[in-house]
Amino acid sequence: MIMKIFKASLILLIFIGSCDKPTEPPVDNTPKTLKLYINEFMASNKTTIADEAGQFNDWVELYNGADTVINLNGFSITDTLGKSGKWKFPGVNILPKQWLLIWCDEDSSQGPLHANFKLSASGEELGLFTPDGKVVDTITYGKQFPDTSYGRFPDGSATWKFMPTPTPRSANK
Ligand SMILES: [Ca+2]
Ligand SMILES: [Ca+2]
Repeated sequence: MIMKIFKASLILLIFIGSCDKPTEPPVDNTPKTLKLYINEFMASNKTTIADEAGQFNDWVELYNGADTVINLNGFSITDTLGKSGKWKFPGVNILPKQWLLIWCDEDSSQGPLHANFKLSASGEELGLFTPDGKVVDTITYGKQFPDTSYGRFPDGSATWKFMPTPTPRSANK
């Protein structure tokens, strides 16, 4: 009897599993086909958006411009281009044409997406790397202004501009 129930649940699990899979977009972490960007950031957040702890900290938005899911496990982001592995991402996914926000507040106790550096409002650099240290995207920026973000427009393009209407986790405008 127990074996029968076990077998039945196993079949059910396999069935559920096989139903789930086709609806998920494929994962593609190949560096040369990655369309993953440092898409927008804010180095002087006074009132724009608060983190889980209610703090208005610096943030960086990533954008996945591909039609495939990117799993960021082992990818890293840094404020010093010479130190590629400075902060490593957990195994979080970015869905196709979606955004992911990282807090730059040196406070990992507040959640999984809190990097171990802050952004300098007087100018700095940002770099995104694959798990084996290949460059995904970099930006070197100048002076930043309160509650104004700096980002690519449109999302993922080569053109950067100041954004008086910041759009954390949504399309740049
Ligand atoms: Ca914080
Ligand atoms: Ca945005």
